[in-house]
Amino acid sequence: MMHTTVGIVGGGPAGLLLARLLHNAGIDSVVLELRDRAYVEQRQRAGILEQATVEALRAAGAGERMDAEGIPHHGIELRFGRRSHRLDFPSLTGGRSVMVYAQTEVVKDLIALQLADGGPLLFGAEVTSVEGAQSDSPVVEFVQEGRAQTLTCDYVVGCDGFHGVTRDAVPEDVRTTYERTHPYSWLGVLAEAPPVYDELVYAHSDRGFALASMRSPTVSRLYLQVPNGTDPADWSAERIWDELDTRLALDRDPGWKLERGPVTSKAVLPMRSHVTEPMRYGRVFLAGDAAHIVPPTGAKGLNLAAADVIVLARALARWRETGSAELLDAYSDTCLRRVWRAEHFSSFMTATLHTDPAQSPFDTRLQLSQLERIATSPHAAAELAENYTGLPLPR
Ligand code: RFL
Ligand code: PHB
Repeated sequence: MMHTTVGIVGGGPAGLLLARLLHNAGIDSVVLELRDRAYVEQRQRAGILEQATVEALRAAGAGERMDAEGIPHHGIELRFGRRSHRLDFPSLTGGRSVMVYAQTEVVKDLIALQLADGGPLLFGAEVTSVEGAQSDSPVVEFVQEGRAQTLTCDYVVGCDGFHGVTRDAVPEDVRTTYERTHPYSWLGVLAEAPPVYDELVYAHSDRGFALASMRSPTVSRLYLQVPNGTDPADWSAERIWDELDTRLALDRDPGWKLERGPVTSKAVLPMRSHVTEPMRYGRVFLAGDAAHIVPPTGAKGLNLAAADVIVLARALARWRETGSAELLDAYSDTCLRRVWRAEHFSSFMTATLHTDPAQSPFDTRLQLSQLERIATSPHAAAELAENYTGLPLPR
């Protein structure tokens, strides 16, 4: 039987960042992670960090490599109707930008920090239940190397993602789930090829959505809208490159083709919108994907996870310093305001840029009119840019 102040279920970006922010506030925690270190460090996911996420990583002591190797991006390109339009973030938002630095690298940096000062981080530790949310000392049961163990805590935070178990600590009659599935998926591709362009390209085309992102000056991260249930084996490298050439084509440069290179990984990613309310029940809190999922078109998932744990770390620090639970009591409402804004923005980006299989030519005209509006109105462009670069965190 072990005891800690804050038991953290899940060592993804939310759990790891929370552990570091608590460490800095002098609050001890234990992180329990189901998978092994190599798996967690290699899981391909997000690529875009908002300024608040960047600042939190610096505050957590995980800024050094990010500042050296991350690439600040001051805009994105929208392509539709075979034309391109750049959105300049600083001029539209009063100076804000984003940072391209892969989630894999964020996770590596946070794990290295956590292990360097002996912060408890257990890999291969499968949490099987969280009990006693309404008691003074909730209990986390987990199994590591076949051995059942118990961790008692002052507080438990479920950072165990969409498929985690902590959400079940909130009784069904207390929680409300809001959900939407989307009628398409993404084929996510990693390729040894230089980025298509020096900023991200979000493309609407009559064959569906495409996104050209990057991981480094020599590695591209590319996404294609595909039907739900697609088998990645049906997408040869040649088919992927041909389809990207078609969806990213521009009238002003008819001979343009992407520079091709070996495809090193490909996977089909379903899209989901999901919110669980409330994000707190007694002494159990939910953070990140454990409480909410957004479709990746707005690049919000990792940033929302970071925002939750920033708010929670402040609230726990206040409780530790003053004994006041006021900020802890406000946690769920504070986070959900940002969560719903991000749900709206992510749904908007998704619906505007993708082709729904059931979509009529009328719907397509509406999408193109909306995109035209963003390309020609600074007000419409600013609305997108403010959401994309991230709204300020609550004080
Ligand atoms: P994670 O990353 O899912 O981590 C949860 C961790 O909990 C562990 N776990 C358990 N541990 C112990 N016991 C159990 N019973 C457990 N069950 C689960 C898991 O092994 C895992 O390590 O959740 P977290 O920390 O909340 O972080 C959320 C982000 O990972 C996620 O929102 C983003 O990746 C979403 N996302 C993006 N977000 C952005 O901000 N910008 C982007 O550009 C972006 N692109 C993306 C994305 C997600 C994608 N996919 C794969 C859905 C692109 C893609 C393709
Ligand atoms: C990524 O680089 O993986 C990425 C970038 C932007 C998105 C989604 C994913 O909207």
